[in-house]
Amino acid sequence: RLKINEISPLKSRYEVPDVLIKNLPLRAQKETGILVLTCANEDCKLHITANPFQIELESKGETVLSVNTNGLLYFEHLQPPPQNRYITRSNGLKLKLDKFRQENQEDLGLWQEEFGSFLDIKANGPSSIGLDFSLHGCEHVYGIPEHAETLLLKNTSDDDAYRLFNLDVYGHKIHDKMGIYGSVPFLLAHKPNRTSGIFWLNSSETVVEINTKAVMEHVPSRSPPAITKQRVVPQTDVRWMSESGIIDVFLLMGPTPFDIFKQYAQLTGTQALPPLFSLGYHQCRWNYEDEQDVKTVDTGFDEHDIPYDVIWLDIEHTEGKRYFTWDKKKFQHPERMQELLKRKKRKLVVIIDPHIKVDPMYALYSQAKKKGYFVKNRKGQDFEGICWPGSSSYLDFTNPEVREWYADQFAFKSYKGSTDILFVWNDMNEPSVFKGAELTMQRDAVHHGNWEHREVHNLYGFYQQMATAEGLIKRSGGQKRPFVLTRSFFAGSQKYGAVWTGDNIAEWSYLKISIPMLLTISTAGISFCGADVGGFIGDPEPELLVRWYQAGAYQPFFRGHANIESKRREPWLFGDENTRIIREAIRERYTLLPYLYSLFYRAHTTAEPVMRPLWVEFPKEQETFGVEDEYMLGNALLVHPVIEQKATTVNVLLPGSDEVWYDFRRFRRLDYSGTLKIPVTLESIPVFQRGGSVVPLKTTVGRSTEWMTDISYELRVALDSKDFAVGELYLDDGHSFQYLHKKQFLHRKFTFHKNIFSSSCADEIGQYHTKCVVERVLILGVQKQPTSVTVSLQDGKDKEVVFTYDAKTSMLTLEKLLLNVGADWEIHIK
Ligand code: MIG
Repeated sequence: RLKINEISPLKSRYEVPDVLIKNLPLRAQKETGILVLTCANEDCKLHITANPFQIELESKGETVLSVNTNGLLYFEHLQPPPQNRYITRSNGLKLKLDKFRQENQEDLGLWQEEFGSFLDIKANGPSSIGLDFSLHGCEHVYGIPEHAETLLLKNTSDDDAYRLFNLDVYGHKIHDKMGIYGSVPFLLAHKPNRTSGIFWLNSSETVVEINTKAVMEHVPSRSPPAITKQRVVPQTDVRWMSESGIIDVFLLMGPTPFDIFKQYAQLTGTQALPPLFSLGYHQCRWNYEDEQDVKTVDTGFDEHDIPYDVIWLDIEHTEGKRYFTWDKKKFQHPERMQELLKRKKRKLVVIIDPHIKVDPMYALYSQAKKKGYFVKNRKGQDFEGICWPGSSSYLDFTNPEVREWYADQFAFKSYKGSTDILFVWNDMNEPSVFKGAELTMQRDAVHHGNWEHREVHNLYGFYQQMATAEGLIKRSGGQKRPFVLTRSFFAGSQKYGAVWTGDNIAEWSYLKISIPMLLTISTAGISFCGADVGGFIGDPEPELLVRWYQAGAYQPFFRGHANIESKRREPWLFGDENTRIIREAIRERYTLLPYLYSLFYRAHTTAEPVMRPLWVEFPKEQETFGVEDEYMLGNALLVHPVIEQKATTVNVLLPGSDEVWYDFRRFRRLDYSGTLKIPVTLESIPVFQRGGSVVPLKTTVGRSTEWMTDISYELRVALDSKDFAVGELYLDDGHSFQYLHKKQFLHRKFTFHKNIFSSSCADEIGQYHTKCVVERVLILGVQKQPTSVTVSLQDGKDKEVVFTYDAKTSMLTLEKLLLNVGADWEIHIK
């Protein structure tokens, strides 16, 4: 961690609070020459030079990263405003600075700036900061979401730096580096032998410039210096600039991609473990009109035999966009409606935005007003902007007291008509302010502690989601896991729930870009992410809708959503054939839930992203570094969604020269690595299982996740070239914190080794009783037909197993096993 601040600024400068999960000790060092620091546990050294200021990070004799190599460190010291500025002459006379310099500063916009018709008064004057970093040997850099851009970060030119500034951009453009809803100032750099990371902890507007180039490097040699060799190596220079705050930056050393994820999680926390229902399918639209509409849609799923877990209500469900209320005509009996859903073992999510209608009769408003809980304008009055309800004030979530009060609003007795199946969606929290500059709050608005909005801008949504999640936990007496979806986010938002990519468009190009967008968000620590299935704006043609469902079924957060102007889009409105294919995709999702939930457990405990770019799993395979049309779900499944219109084939890269791959649904072994042309129909979802893995599935589906608790498991075992495979299953009650407080969970490990397939405990601390059984085991890649298969249980008894062998696919199927999923057992194949 490198922190640079003024020694005695005129006024203290903003330091981002509440994002780091623990404080790293810092020491100030007074040094004028060169200082060398050595890390205790790794072979890693820091060379710090005072003048010119530079830092080199070296590992095993190799320079990995250097700081200020291009001398772009700058730090605008706070100054008194020009009109009050005097210079003190040696004779003690104070003189006002000459008028010319004063005006010049104003011209530059340093003390006030116009943007269209908006005026930003900068009470503290210019206060920007910046620093450059060089990543040696790297030409592949990733991260810094959120942009609708490629996975690999591009070189920037003068006017198109990557911008991190949370904005509400309806129907945002694609291939654009302007900021959209969320920001995570975390960048990853990768080369075959090392991944490193830069985390720039600053919540004001930030821009990042990237420049990859080739540099000459001296190759150390033992020959006389006259013939030192040189070679050309890539280098990426990254320059960060922020409007305000201090320089507070973390250099992450890896060396593996998974080390980077862990190191970043040690700073900002891991993904909250979602309640199981939230991994099911979500049905949303702006808007489901009334209680009858909700009922009809809910029944529609049963009539069409499509599983789903959650129905969503958008802003129209409220009384005039007053959040925490219900439209009295359309939602007369919200509790009864929820009771009906609850009986179906389903949930409700409602939208709660951060803007509060200016209306003295609205209790939430009048209370917040009285308590002084709104963001202020620079004159000290409550800030008022226009949003959905008309004139609105904005809760100041940066204030811990406001967050606590807000969290209390979710108590069942405060939030009339809410029940324990109601969960929350936070939208418009960039924050979105209609008629504001760039549709957001003016930067000179004032928050708790007298901080200007410009300092905290990118944190606003982070704090709202934090308060909402705390509210849901509180209302359950600390028992139940919350579910909160947010549009705006920052580093660390993973601790509070899920994010989605906002207002995309129902076009093929948006389906396509959703993959690199989600991969980028995932590698920046936020595993629980998704894009609106179908595309929010417009009307997808049926083929696009089908393809989007198929893609979404294999992505972490899976929600169909549509704009108020879009036609109705429930999965059964596009003819029998399309309904059938969408049903199949959603059912595949539900059979996959044991695997997905186990991946979320890993994201929660060890910070492994659920959805991962190929390079993360194949860090030495250069051809994977730029791949963004396919990805890994965990370490076992490679997914290549069909994202082209009328596709009849897809080109799938199956990476790794000694890997074995299997078609996940047809079991066929694909005997070569490299790029394969795979024929597809409208029904195909190209998914491949990696040899060496075991994927736990459910044998069938139910009407929602809660109906599936007792459904038996199937284990899909895919052997590698050494006839080995390993995998795991995580299991708990799916909704409470008992897994944490009482260690009520099962963590199982499945191993195939030397013709024995065994189930063992992966974590002795966890205890959870279940009657659920493993019913079926499919083993892919078994070379010859076995003569006998027996299972031995804990009690020492052996039992014959019914098996079938398919020579064509080399698949061995073991059926009617009925082995308790929590028990130890071994299956011997002879
Ligand atoms: O600008 O609440 O991204 O999902 O349906 C529209 C209405 C405001 C934007 C969200 C979208 C939501 C919509 N909201």
